[in-house]
Amino acid sequence: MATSTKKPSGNGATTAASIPGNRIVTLDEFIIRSEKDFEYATGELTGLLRDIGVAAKIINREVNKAGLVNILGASDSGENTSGDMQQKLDVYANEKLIECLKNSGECCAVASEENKDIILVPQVGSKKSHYVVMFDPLDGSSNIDVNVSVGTIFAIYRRKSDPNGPATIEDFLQPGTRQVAAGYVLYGTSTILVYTTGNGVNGFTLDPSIGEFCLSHRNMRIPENGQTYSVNQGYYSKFDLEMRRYIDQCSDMNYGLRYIGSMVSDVHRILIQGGIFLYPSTRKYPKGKLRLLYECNPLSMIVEQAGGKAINTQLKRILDMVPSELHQRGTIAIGSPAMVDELQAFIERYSALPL
Ligand code: P6P
Repeated sequence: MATSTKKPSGNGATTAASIPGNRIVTLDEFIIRSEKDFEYATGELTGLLRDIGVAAKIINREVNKAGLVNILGASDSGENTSGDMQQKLDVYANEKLIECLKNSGECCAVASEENKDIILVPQVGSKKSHYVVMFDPLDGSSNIDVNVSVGTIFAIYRRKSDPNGPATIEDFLQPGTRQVAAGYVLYGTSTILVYTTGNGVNGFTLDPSIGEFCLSHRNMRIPENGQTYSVNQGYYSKFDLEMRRYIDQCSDMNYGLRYIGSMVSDVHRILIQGGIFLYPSTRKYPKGKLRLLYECNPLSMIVEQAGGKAINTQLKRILDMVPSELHQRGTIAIGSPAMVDELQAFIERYSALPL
């Protein structure tokens, strides 16, 4: 795992390709094998990825039986930092992620959509940790009560602050290009964990019979083009002209409209089948709705690593954005490179605003 800024000797594809295709490869085995791709690997990042895998299994257990226990519906704590109605499973998922990440002491702080400020992680023993983790514990949670897929999204950075002192907000306000790992867990018809450490993208499907995430999608590559666009068409009349023109073109080309309302689900479909996901500015969210640090950045790293593109509607590469606040929102267009390029051409041609 990338525990140094030194470029890896191999690549994620190398790791995946070097594993025989005729046997079960667990997430743990893959993570440990990949660690050998990097010199000076200390195992910290390996430990973090394994902690997230454990948290995902715990969250999956509750998501899968949410209809059976009193964990549906809005939590008593009301709204979260971003003003979204907090669902009980949001709170549960958030608590489990924080707990798992605290136990191992592999990170010095975490930040979550559900918490206003960063959460310092007490040092475990004499080990000084070099990483911070950001996450959206349960993205799309408004879909929980109607049994629609939801997901966990995470991003891991090396801390910038003095390792002898506490983590600071500057450890989190880094551009997406500084992510050392990013991933998501999709709790859908099956539960899949997809992640990258900057050397290709691999997916692991949870086998409930053995309680392990098993390698199922080796070295994932997004199709160059697609015939599906994913946007909340309900906001069409409120979109800027260039977005409406692009959406009209998608319709004229008979592209399929697929929109689940859960970004992880929509982006995962696009990663597999090709397509483009759009969340432009709307009247309610003039700067865009989705959070840069723990939604757009990690998903953009994954999609870029799989050969795709991710920009905002001012045509800036998402991963180059320098954040100014923890819960900052932004616009996004992410997916097959040919489709993102086509949208870019529309924006350049029709945008009334200086880009
Ligand atoms: P809208 C879920 O609340 C979320 O953050 C993303 O997962 C999803 O893509 C988006 O918001 C849906 O927003 O405005 O279309 O309901």
